[in-house]
Amino acid sequence: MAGLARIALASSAGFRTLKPVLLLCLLAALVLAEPNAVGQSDYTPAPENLKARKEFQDARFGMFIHWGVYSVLGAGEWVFRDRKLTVDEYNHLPLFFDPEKFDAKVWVDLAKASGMKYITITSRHHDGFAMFDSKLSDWTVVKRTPYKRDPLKMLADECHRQGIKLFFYYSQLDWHNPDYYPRGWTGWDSGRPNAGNWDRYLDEYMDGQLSELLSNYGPIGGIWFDGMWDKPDADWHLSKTYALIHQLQPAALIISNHHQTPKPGEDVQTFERDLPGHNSAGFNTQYISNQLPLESSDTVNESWGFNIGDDKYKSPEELVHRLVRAAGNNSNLLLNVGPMPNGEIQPEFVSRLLAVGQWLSKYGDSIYGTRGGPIPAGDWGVTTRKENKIYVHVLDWAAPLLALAPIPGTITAANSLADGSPLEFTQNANGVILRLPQAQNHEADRVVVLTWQKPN
Ligand code: H79
Repeated sequence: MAGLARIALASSAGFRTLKPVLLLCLLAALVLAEPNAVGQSDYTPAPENLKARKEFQDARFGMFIHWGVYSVLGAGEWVFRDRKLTVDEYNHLPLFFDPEKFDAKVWVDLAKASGMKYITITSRHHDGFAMFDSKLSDWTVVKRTPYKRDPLKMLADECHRQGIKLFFYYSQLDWHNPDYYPRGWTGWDSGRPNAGNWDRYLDEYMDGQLSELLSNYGPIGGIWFDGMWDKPDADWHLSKTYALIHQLQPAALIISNHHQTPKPGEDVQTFERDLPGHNSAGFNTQYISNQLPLESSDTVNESWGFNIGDDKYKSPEELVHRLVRAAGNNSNLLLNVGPMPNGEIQPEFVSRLLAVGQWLSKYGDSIYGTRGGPIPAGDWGVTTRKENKIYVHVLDWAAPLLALAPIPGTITAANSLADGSPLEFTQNANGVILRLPQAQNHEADRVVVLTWQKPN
């Protein structure tokens, strides 16, 4: 199976373009689906964890950061595998990582100005390289780079100063450590020995690094796991790892991008490049938890790690739409930037994020602290709700009247969020008809606030 995947995946074009692979994955997902894995039955979240979940949902918008020694090559975070580099070859990369322009304050300021309420950064990606001061190996930013410092410590300190939550992305998949053995779908070209100690990898190395992340950086938002999909049928000792995390920091949320139904101990369900349940990416699950907070991750261009040739930037309007559609689907949006090797975030990202922040400074009431609204989403747009308000987000509708599905209870007023002006509406058993305000030039979203008297 792994050999087959190796052939199927041996393109440097990246996964997006590999339709047969996605088909394979879909089949694999069907075979591996665990119908009983939806429950949280073995796990009772601590009260502080439940509080953190609610705060997470209220935040609605976070900044994803992919940054590592791969950034040096400007070819994305999969360059190790895409170029079929060996461990010996890849070992040269840290020698060029010296981000003289890195300033944690600039990043946190940008997140804040963009309306983002939390940050999730790669503490290590699939190359296994620790971007923090780990004592578990010498494959770390402190020991192998001329920079010699711990950027995650600086970022954590700055996040604490500015009161923004920091989450650590952690790849369970490792293309560098020989103990990641037996291998899974990926990591076959790195020239490692065909032997390794899987239990040692999990129990000593991975859990050891996670203990460091949960002990040395103050209170953190949580751990965002990725890469379990590489060996979906392996024993990952999850209950041990999850118990360790919850014991060290009960409020820390465990989020896993394994593309499966949530497992006991997980606190958030995340969807990569997708709205919950949509599975347009081809490898996500269609199951949507009705208990856990939801999150959708996405990119500003089409890459996670810095990719110098990727100019497929989404427009600010498109980014606002993704945020709004996520919120309408009761989900957060975790929007990615891949900083350059010098530590700067490229201006194409900065300008677009600031534009989203501008939009949020005006329309944020319809996003922050909301949950998915009572009216089914459609091509026209979505709804969100908060207390006695329903926010109707009109994203794509040219006609002056918009007919919405029936809403239980009574709508007592309709106002434009932009200027508060009252709007005409009628409500009957067939639904609600709204007379929309005229669309302004380049207006990403016309937001109508319905005042809602719910039925008792
Ligand atoms: O960190 C970013 C990416 O590097 C990482 N996740 C985001 C957040 C990522 N790695 N791979 N992918 C995303 C695409 C996943 C492809 C897969 Fe498959 C298709 C995984 C599961 C289905 C290959 C085939 C691996 C398993 C089956």
